Amino acid sequence: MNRVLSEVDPEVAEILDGEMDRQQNCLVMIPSENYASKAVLQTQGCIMTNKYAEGYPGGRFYNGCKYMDAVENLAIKRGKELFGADHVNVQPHTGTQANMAAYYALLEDGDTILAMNLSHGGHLSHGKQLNFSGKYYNAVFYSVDRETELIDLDHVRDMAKKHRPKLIVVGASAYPRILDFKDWREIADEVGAYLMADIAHIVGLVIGKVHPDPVPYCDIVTSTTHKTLRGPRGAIIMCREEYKENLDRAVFPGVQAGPLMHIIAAKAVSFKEALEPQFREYQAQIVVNAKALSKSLMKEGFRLVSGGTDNHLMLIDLTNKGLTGNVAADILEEAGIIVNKNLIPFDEASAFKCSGIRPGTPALTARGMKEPQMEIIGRMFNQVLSNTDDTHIRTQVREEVRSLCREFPVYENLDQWQ
Ligand code: DSN
Repeated sequence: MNRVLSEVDPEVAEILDGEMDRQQNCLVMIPSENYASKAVLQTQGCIMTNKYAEGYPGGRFYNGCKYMDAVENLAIKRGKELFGADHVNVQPHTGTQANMAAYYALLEDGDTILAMNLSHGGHLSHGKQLNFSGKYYNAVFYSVDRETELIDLDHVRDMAKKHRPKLIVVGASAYPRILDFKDWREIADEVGAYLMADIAHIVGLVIGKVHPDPVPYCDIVTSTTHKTLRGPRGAIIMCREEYKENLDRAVFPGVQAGPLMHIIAAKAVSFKEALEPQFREYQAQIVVNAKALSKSLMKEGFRLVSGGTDNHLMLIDLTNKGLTGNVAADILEEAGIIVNKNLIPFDEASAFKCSGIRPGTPALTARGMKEPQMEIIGRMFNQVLSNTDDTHIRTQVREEVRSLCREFPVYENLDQWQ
């Protein structure tokens, strides 16, 4: 019964060892990825996975929920403190399910939503045709400006006046600049729309006060918990008191049944960690590192969309290097640098062979890297991507990456932020 994984299932144990080696010995630069703390990992693997607890604390559809109520109430209490929100629902399994519940709480089928174009940095669940959000709602999209590559609020306002959406969604998965939610509230008020922020990417920056806070201005705020927040894989929703009941009903029984109680327990742990002063320092360093990396990349001749970054990520336009995003990401992976391909605004290529890559600094920062390492990493990008025919250079950079990673061991260095 109590045999360890390597005895019960050596095949899976071996795969996990391989993945640990990859996470330790590669530069993890996908901006939506991070390293959860040991305490979060421990809680994610805990006995609360054994329990059904449909419903909410004090109103469950199963008996034996005393400790489920205790942990969910704690997560809610800490979440409210962390975000200064009237209400927090900690049950959504994923960011897309959180968004689904938010729409379900505020909208009827066929209502119009105004959100950011996916190819300009938005998200599938913000109305993309292939996603539920594009099937059940009439989604219209704002774009970034072709010259500045920034969101132009006059354009958003014009779109809002033209389409009279019931909901405006602000939030992105590939936008390197600040979103000032106060301005968005004004636009929403001008057309009588609800305002929802999806802060999945920037949630940690918001908590760390290095990005404007959406909570005072939005009716509903959704987020994942595993990106800059460094919690377990999952999501949360914050809302004003007046939407609390609708929202809770939208999550359960609206779009989910049994909550993942072990994940909710791990969310509680991550909220406690995020309430510590070190978490603010960590978030500030993510932004400092992103700016340092941008500077280094631009010095090496890379063109960054919008000319840089204000947050945790940047979009590199590879057109001047004669490369597509998929090829560049694969070649970087051979050198131990993990990024994802990404569309850039007004991309003429497809999502699979797009023109950009989207590096970010949350995971590098979590393992303790700072500006000098960002400078080195910018140079590595250039060595690899300016010499794509030279496999010898990739092998050489792979060795340099390994030695840099040895200097910053993941699960030793995470302790500094707790
Ligand atoms: N997976 C998220 C990201 O990488 O931005 C989007 O769903």
